[in-house]
Amino acid sequence: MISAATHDPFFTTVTSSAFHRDAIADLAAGRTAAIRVPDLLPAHECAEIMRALSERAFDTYDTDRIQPAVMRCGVGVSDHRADGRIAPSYWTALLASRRMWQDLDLPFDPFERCRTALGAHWPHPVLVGRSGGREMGPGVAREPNGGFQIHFDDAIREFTGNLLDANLIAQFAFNLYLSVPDRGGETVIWRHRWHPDDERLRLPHASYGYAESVVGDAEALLIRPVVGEALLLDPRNFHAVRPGQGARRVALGFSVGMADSGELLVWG
Ligand SMILES: O=C(O)CCC(=O)C(=O)O
Ligand SMILES: [Fe+2]
Repeated sequence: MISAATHDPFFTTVTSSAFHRDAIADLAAGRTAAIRVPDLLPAHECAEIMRALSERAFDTYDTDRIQPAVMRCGVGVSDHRADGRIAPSYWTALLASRRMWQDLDLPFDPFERCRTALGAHWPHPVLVGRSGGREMGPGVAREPNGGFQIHFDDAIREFTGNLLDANLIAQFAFNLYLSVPDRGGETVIWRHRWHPDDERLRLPHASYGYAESVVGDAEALLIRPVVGEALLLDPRNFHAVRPGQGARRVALGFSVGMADSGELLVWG
């Protein structure tokens, strides 16, 4: 008998002081669902980034596709996809995005910090991915105060052919929480991966999200974000962000692909 009470010992969260090689390999292999690294960035640096960002107007993601609205600072390729490829508008938006991050005048590059931490114990380089020879964006700051609908992320299904100039054998989603709500705002991950029948439960208007019933009574992990903490998850498992109340919910986020060379290639 399968029921929600049945626990899969491979559906767990590992909390660690760093991104250890074994933990990254386990996540890629499907032996765990997520890695949490508390205090990846000290609280004062998170506050410094938040201060710099607070003077910027966040854009909203394409509101046809993303409801409730999610604010973001920087460019994400999900808003620049046309017929399974990167739309030319991505590259122009990326120029503006790079300029915006530079203009924040931070004494450190937050995305580079995240990549360095990700690669601290990994035996291969962690690099920003390339597509058609061009360097992709390093990530975005996202503000889903109203939450994210249940969805999955998988470049292999979202793009035709290879998104990056590499063969990816695994994909992760990286989040570093800069500000968290007083209540709510949890990340929920379900032990359910996309099945063709799930398309019947896709929300209308080409939304990225699915009805909650898509995950049935699958086992779930509930993760309360903490300022300074990094979360690396397997985004093929359906996941959502619950609406938050009180303070803003802002995270640095990017996708990470593991290439057949062993390199970890990121993109935003
Ligand atoms: O903000 C989060 O905790 C998760 C956001 C998300 O959907 C992702 O990283 O793929
Ligand atoms: Fe996601």
